[in-house]
Amino acid sequence: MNKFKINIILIIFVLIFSIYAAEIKIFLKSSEYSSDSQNVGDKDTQYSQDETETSSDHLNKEKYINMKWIEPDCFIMGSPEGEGDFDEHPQHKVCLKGYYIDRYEVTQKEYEKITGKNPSVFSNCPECPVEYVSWQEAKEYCDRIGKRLPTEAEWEYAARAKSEKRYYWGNNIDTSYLWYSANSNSRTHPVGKKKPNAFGLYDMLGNVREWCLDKFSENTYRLSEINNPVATTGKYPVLRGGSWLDDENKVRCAARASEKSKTKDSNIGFRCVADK
Ligand SMILES: [Ca+2]
Repeated sequence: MNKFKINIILIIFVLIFSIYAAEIKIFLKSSEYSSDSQNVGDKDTQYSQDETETSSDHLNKEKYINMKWIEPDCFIMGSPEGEGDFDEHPQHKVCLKGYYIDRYEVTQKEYEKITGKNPSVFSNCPECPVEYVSWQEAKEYCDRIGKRLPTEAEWEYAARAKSEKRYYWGNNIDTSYLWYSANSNSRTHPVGKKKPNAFGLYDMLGNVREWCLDKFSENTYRLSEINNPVATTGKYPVLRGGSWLDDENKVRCAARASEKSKTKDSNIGFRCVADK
């Protein structure tokens, strides 16, 4: 074979190889494109699914922001013999259906958004708990956003977060968990700055006392139902958790208090619960 023939064969071989390589490149590009198209399609699907979400679904999602779902359970409510005040006895079994509860006390910002008012004494602190609200006003706020005040049993179960100790962290005061008389500098503080309990709830003890749905009686626990109790026969509504103003005895999980339903004070606020 002469040199000329060899060159012709080489050129033909290179040409065939080039055409083949170009075809592979086109094929790979088109695969890439179709895979991109698939991604776009997925996004579109996701978007159209979002589009089908109704406005009430959206409102429901917003409703449960910053709320914690509490599973149905039973617990021992009140204080053991030899501990706490008369009204915390007898210790008794209570069983609760599940409910959502606010992780934080209702803030001034949240209250003002719904009611257009900020009645707080320690105002100009949007993230501080709203205070100086009567029981009726607290109840109305929760009602307006499709929620309600917690029953006293729901409040204590949520505060304890399965602890049977005086406080949800143990039997001795620990200032990393709460604002009370010894560390509050005589005022409220922005919610959620201290450690939460085991359910992820903040300021259940201290900062502001929290209105509950029940009416207070010293004998409530002697007459209590086991399932989802709510006392309606007492005179004044219950307050729980103690506040920036209270000493270590009043910020215990089992400590109970009450005020006239019209009472407003700079250490009284609330949080809401919601049913599923
Ligand atoms: Ca509190």
